[in-house]
Amino acid sequence: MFLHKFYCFAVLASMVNPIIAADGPPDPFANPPSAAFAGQTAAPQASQSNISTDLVLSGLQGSRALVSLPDNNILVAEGSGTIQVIHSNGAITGPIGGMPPLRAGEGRILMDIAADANFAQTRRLFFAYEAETPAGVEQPIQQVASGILSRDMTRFESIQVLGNYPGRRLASTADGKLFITTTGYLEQRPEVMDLTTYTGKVLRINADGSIPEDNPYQGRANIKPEIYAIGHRDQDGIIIHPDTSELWSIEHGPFGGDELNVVRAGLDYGWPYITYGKNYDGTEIGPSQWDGVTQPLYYWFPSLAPSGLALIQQETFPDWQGSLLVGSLSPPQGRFLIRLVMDGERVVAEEHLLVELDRRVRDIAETPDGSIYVLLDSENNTDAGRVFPGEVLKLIPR
Ligand SMILES: [Ca+2]
Repeated sequence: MFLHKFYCFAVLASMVNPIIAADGPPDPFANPPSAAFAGQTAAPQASQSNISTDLVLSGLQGSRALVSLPDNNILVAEGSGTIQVIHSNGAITGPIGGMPPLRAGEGRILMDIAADANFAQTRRLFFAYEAETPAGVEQPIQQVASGILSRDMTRFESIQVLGNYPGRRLASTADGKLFITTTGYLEQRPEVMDLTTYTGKVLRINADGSIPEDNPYQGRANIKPEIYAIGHRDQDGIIIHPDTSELWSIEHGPFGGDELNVVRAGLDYGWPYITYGKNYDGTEIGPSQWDGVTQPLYYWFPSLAPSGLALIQQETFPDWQGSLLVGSLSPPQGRFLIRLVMDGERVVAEEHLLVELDRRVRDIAETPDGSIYVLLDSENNTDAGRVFPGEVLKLIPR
């Protein structure tokens, strides 16, 4: 019944869609959406922080993820599948051997890595990646696996494939669950609300690959039992909030409509019917609010392509404790580091940092002793004069 409402709406929307000016393409910045509540977008500017940076590691290609470990070491993952270690004393080692069965070749093969929330006891890491395929199979096989990092940090051991999941980002919880986000772009529209697909969802499994009995759709017919929440486009940064143990995420909108969400069991987050985003030509996709659809805590319009998410817990930088740090990848609206000043679930101020670097910020991590590392993406666009290696910077208070 509920889903029917959306399909009906989609048909309606496609009939009344969109008003295109006769004298040219529509202005994509015209008619920005109206927020559902005060403070849901365009928060006031925070007072400017004084920071500088140290270059810690360079020469990366296809930067993907930074992972903070309990001993203050940092893992750095590239899309090719290489994982290096930045030790707390500044030494760099790697790449770590014994990776899961990644496919050979070019492009983004390793999507994400995440440390077990109980890493100090388990030394377990989780991987989302494209696997090598049997001869004759052309479609990539996307998998999530776990492995145990050797004490000397040179090898992963006891690799266990947990399932064929199209994982984008991973997050582990102290009670032994693993969250997996998946993507669901506009051309996959019918699949995103379809509970028989993994498209555009948050999935939740146990660390051993079994399925939690308390997942919200368990027991219903014709569903994927791993599904935890629906209606997502592309959540490219997720964390477990240390105060609430809930899943927080940032999500790429299309043209506008990037979101910050708390993802709760069994809720619908709206995409691709309810969104603050528009099509890339500025035409409407759908309304931004609808009964029964969860509103984002915060959204950006136009898009700045948020990637990576970290909650700052230490006090290395004045007033940063409790802030969220988010990367941004998208010219012209953003190639910088975003700090969101939080009051509970409300964004009360926003600060843009490292703007002068003009680099794509892919991920962020804070160590338990309060060092903050930022992962910059590589770029290979010679036409635009933008050729950079991926790099890791350490933020320094100034
Ligand atoms: Ca949404």
